[in-house]
Amino acid sequence: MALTSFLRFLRVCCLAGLVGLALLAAGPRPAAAAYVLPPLPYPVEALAPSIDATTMTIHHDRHHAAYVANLNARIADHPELDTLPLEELQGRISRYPAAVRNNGGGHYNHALFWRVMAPPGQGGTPSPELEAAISAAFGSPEALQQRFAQAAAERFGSGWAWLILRPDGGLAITSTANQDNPLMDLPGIERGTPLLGLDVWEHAYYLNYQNRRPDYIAAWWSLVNWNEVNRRFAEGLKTSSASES
Ligand code: MN3
Repeated sequence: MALTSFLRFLRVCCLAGLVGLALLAAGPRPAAAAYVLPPLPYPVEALAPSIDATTMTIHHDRHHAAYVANLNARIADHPELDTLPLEELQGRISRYPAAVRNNGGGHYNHALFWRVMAPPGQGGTPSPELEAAISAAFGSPEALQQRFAQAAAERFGSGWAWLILRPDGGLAITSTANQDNPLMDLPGIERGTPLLGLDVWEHAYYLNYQNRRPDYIAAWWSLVNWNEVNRRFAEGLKTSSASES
């Protein structure tokens, strides 16, 4: 009895395997979407009142989603993008046309942006190591905030403000135009590991702040997810000391 049911079990397994093989052989699998829109790590209303739920919804579900879809649409012309990690793409972006630069940058920047924000009161504080680096580079946390806000306010048109870990291990504040970022191998970009990035495109704040970009920048500072910035800083130091040795 046990043997017959075992044999029946085996037969079912074989059939299932054959069906699976037949399905695999039926044709090429549909083009996979290599790049994927990450979900927001918190509810859309979690960053209010600094950033309202409608802005978050449109920004993530339409703007970021469009960068991902437009980047995936370029895979037909650049098949290697199918398996190229998003971060590695940034470092070789000079080899690609503007559509890959804009949408690849847009995808990377926004994926980072959602992570370096946290609901009010949940972002933690700079680690002792990061605090020491901030003091060395800017004098004080207040000076960092002031310099960062200035870079964000002075970026003409659309772009981003950044706190980066430079290749020499120090910190710097930079800004980039459009969807460029500090990882890109492009002339005119001060390169480093992005620790913190602020989107100053109008789509990031216009519903709530209209033309008052400085008010958005000031309110945004209370959303900084220092836990994530600390993690990126520690990770970046590890990577840069690994490449030195
Ligand atoms: Mn944006």
